[in-house]
Amino acid sequence: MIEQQHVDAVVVGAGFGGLYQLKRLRELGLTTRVFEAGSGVGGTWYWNRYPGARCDVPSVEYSYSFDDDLQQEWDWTERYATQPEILSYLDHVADRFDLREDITFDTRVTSAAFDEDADRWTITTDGGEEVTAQFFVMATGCLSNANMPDIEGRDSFAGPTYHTGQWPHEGVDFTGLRVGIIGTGSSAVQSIPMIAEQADHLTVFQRTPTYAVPAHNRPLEDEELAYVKAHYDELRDANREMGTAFGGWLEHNDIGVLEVDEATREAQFDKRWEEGGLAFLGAFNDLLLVPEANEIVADYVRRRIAEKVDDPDVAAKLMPDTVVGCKRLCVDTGYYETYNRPNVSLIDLQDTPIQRITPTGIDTAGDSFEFDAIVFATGFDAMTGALLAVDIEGRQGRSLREVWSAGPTTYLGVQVPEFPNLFIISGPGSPSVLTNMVTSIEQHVEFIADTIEHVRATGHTTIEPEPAKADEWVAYVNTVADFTLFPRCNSWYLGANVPGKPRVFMPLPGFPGYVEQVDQIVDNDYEGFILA
Ligand code: NA7
Repeated sequence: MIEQQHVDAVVVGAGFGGLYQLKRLRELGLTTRVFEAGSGVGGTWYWNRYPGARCDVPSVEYSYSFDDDLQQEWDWTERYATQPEILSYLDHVADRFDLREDITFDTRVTSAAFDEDADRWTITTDGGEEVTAQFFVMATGCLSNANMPDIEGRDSFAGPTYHTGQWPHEGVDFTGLRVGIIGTGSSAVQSIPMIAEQADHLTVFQRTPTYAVPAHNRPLEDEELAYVKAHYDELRDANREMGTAFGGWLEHNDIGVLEVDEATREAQFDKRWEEGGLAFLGAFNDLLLVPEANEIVADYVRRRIAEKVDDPDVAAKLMPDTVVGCKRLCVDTGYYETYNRPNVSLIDLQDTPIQRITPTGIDTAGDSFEFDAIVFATGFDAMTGALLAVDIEGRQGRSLREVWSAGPTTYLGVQVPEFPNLFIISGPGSPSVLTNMVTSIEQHVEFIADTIEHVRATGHTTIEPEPAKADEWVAYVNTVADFTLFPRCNSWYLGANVPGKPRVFMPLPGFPGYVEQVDQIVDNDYEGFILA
């Protein structure tokens, strides 16, 4: 017979979300177990170890704000932190707050079922352990379930294959190898220049060209770090006023590109291009709202690509004709320039689609390519993939997979009707991936902890949303998204990158508006929630 352990809360995942949630639940006096599939903490920063992996949000902003001593004692070394640096930060956080003793590593949660008689969740792991808990928090991340494309013959390749999101810990030496890489999203944009430096030859298979702005990464000066530390509260407050929850100290240009003359446009774009980073799209306030405005900035980036790439045919293939920012804008270091190297070639899959993977390489409609290694930079089953990887059953044995078969339904991106006491950190329907994830995670963790405290303090045992409120919330998310240009391309925000996935816009644009609504709902005595 399996021995059951009983705790107050189970948290799945030990990344930014799970670590902070554990800390907050402990502070409430809840006995808590965290299960983590990896052998260490870090979540996305534990798995994504591909060459060149780094954050596209400035490091001083992509960090916890909940403890001033923590932010004072940690010294970020570069404008954009590398994966190893972020991972060592999270290791430091785990040690500093003694979090490891409640985390079970190398263990995947496989199922969770709500027992309506006991008002508790029974959580089962792949290690055969069963734990019951009153509260169940999924801190599994938005981009953690690797998307391996279903290409004919995929497993027949005789050499090694790698997915950027599941990179070997010991690293990979591509020296002297013929390497093929599929995909040109953020992970590819970061890794292609690094792999090209090592490989004998690198062939990039591009299905959709990508927009990238220069990172202009650099070491952080001592004075600049000291200044941030002395004014951290102001920076965090300013960020919370931003739609994206970062960049609060940058100059805001509250005017539309369609309202200014050409010289003003060019000067503003040039300035932001030279500064680098995602703030480029903040150059004008209509770029992500009005198609004609977006076309102007798209044209600017295309001209920049043409300047960087020597061969006009290659440059033309690298130029997207889609909405800029509709897929997450990439931040690059030498991406386009890499195509000037003699050992790099670009295959446009729109001309010659991949037909199959063979034991020796990749066949397209136009050619056969031989490789020693293949890299899949093909992204993730985003936002819902990791949640649905666990077999979750709510009231009356209702399966989350079935309930969400036509797309995810949540209230505030945190709770699902008929799944009492289940909480999702940065779930579909919350700002999550459209923001600085750490800021969004902190807001969710604190809301979840406060809600649990409220449930207990008011003598209730469960909380779940009213079904009608969740339906209204999904409609609201789509209404807000439809004000923007986000839904106008085949992005993972819409689930469009995974064949067969329902096409529903999942994240909610606008951090401050979201927080205001959550706060109002709490003030209105948890309006839309059923406490029992
Ligand atoms: P992304 O941004 O989803 O990029 C995946 C890339 O892989 C993208 O270029 C896809 O082309 C391509 N892809 C996916 N499936 C295929 C198949 N079957 N054939 C050819 N090409 C394919 O994932 P990343 O890991 O780069 O970045 C994810 C996020 O991490 C990023 O936004 C940052 O927030 C950090 P497509 O565009 O779908 O045509």
